[in-house]
Amino acid sequence: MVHLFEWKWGDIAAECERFLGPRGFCGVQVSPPTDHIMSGSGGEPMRSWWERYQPISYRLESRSGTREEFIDMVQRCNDVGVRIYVDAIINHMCGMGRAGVGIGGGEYDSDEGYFPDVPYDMDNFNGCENCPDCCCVNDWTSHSIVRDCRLVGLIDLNPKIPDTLTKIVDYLNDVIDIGVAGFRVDAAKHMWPEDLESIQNNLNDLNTRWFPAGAKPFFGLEVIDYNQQGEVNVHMYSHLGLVTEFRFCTKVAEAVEYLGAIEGIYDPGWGMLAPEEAFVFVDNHDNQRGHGGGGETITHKDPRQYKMAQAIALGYTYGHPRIMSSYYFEDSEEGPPHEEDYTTKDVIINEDGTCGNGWVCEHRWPAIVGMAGFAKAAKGHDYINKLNNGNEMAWSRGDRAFIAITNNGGMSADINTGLPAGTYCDVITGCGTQDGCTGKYVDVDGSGSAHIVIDNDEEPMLAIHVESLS
Ligand code: ARE
Ligand code: CA
Repeated sequence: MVHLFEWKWGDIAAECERFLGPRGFCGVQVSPPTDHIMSGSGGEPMRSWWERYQPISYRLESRSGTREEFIDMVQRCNDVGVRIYVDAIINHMCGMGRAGVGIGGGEYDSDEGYFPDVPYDMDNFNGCENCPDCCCVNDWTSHSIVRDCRLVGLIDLNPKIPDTLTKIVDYLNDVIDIGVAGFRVDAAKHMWPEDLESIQNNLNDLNTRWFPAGAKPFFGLEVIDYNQQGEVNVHMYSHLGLVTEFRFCTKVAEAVEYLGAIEGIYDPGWGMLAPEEAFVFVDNHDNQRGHGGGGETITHKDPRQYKMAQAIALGYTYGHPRIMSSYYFEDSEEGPPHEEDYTTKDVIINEDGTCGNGWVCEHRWPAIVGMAGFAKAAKGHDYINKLNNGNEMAWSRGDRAFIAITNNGGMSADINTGLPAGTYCDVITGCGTQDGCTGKYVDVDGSGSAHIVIDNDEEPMLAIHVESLS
């Protein structure tokens, strides 16, 4: 899936039809769709991206568009086989000390617990009795403080209150009925696993217009875990869905520097999730801008490293990958590209397929789209090492796909690809266009061998798979 961070619903619908569906993308994670605060008071940044992580009701009116536009997007994307995943903010509402009217017109006053559009009142939230003086999360080894107090001052919902549970479930069922396929649960670490389970137990099946009868929503739970002794960890959530594995961001960054480390990406000794439990990404909307803690993260700002990292994320066998799609920013707080009145700018598609108006569109970078196709063709097929010289690696995925990658400035070698004989198109240089193979051809002989040449150090990979037979 691709995270179209801060995109408007109309742009996402168009992208599903003109690009994501035809190129075999399975899904889109969209920004939080509910009514939210507008940041900019008391010297804080004007209209930051993070305002959408402060919902004030479950009305589907947001910076990305209206309820009608949301419904239209879900329908159009589903119709071309691209599923929509909602970023669900159900741990909290907005920050304390905030009052006014949200972008969608809902009134709110957090100090009074006043959210009349839901409606919620103070009784729907956790109090401060069992919290530190700040009522905030300041002790990460206390699991009850982490779950029941206010993450960065955000008023904390208590789903153990039946009415709160009902309101959360009603919101999620509303978007399920519209046709979404599932959720990225924000701040899942700050919710008790049993509360998430109660929520899940009350959810509707997916809409049978697009999904088989009895299909259940997908869950990707956001839990940041760097194996700190005594803290909440990812394994506490793995029975509820996929769980984010932030250590993958570090591991993939290490592997870009020293390719031999690819085989050590899954590091159970570091407490990492088993491959099939992990929701992985090279970077996300937080760590690409220094939010959310953690170490070195590779982003679009380093294109060579980023393309290598995505090739590893999509080519290796650890976890279910999500691709980040960003907008350019200087300041880590700044919101999406906008007009003078702060409405979000349209995504423009240039002649050459790149994006304009301030959108990066990593998911359209030819090497990355090519690797998305690779991931799809290779899914479920085993990793088989074909070459490991530390700074040169090659592997196949069963007899479906083959990739070589080098940090030596280039490569020219005969390698057994493990693929059936044929002429393939290298998806790094070539298959990113609708005109077929515009890049390198690779001839695989009857024994599976091919002469592999990598001659562009900015994209030091070559990848072929059974669906890239030319
Ligand atoms: C904003 C302001 C704050 C203000 C607050 C309330 O920045 O100064 O107090 O509003 O008025 C995002 C931004 C926040 C923003 C918030 C609400 O990042 O800056 O606050 O939106 O607008 C922890 C959580 C993890 C969380 C990260 C950011 O465990 O769940 O912090 N990630 C998600 C989203 C964020 C979002 C939120 C949650 C809130 O992805 O985009 O915040 O909805 C260690 C720990 C981690 C911890 C990390 C950082 O690594 O192990 O658990 O992550 O440190 O503290
Ligand atoms: Ca909580």
